Amino acid sequence: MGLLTGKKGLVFGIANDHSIAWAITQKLHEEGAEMGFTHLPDKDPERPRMEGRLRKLVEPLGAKMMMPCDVQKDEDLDKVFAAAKEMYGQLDFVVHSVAYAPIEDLKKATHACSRSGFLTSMDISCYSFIAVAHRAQELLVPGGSILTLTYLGGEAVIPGYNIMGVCKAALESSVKYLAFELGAKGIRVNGLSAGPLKTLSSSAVSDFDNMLKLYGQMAPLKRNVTAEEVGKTGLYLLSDLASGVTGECLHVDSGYHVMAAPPSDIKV
Ligand code: 0WD
Repeated sequence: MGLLTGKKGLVFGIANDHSIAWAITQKLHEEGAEMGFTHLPDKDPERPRMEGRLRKLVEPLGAKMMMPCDVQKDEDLDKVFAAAKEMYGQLDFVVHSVAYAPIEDLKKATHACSRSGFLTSMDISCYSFIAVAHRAQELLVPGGSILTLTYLGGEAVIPGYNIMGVCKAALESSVKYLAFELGAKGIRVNGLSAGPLKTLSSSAVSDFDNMLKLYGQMAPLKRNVTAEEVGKTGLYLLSDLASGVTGECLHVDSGYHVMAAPPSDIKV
């Protein structure tokens, strides 16, 4: 019997096979979870690329629910949770692995970010988590759990992460407030702060390859983390192994976050 045998959940944020949500999904599936998935709505219904990429990945896992969902739209979120209620009745977990900032705003200094870029970034990268949690708490069983993905740039300055760092700070604060509010129902809310991994969205962060090199030398483990390691920690946080953990943002970054100065042998 797996750690999640008989458990049911929803996963937001698989864009392709490099997505962190996919790494987590694989681990949840290995432990027996049944999952429904959402994807970004396709702009051209004649060429459903987002849906196609997701379908190829999750159909072999036996996924029964796959829906388009733009997290900026309340009606999309309502439809997803109504469908989940119909399909599963109750849920055991929800994974939120969604973030976005308009590239022109992400590339600018934080002080130069436009008002509309700020609002879009915050809406997709932070408010969507609150909106998901609000709907999820109706369906989650006591002992259920919600997980979001965050990054160290929300705690301290990472040059190039810019407006997304501000969004992650708000997201991490939301983890704490939601953990408090949903804790009375026995629902846990956590964040997983992943080290850099090559995905579609990280390719928008400037100097990403240098960041990978820096982590490889500066982190206590002297290497970058793998998607599989992030997946395993996602599994831990969503399973009963973490039954006493809530309001936490757990770093899976080879220990990089504990370093305040580079080691003397660093070459970047
Ligand atoms: O190094 C990294 N890759 C790290 C990522 C380190 C630490 C944290 N993270 C976080 C990201 O900030 C994000 O919160 O992990 C989460 C997942 O990111 P990812 O796996 O790196 O990126 P990706 O595979 O692109 O998934 C994010 C997805 C989007 O993909 P694209 O690239 O198509 O924008 O978020 C989804 C979309 O599938 N997304 C939305 N979903 C619904 N509605 C929306 C939206 N409006 N916008 C983006």
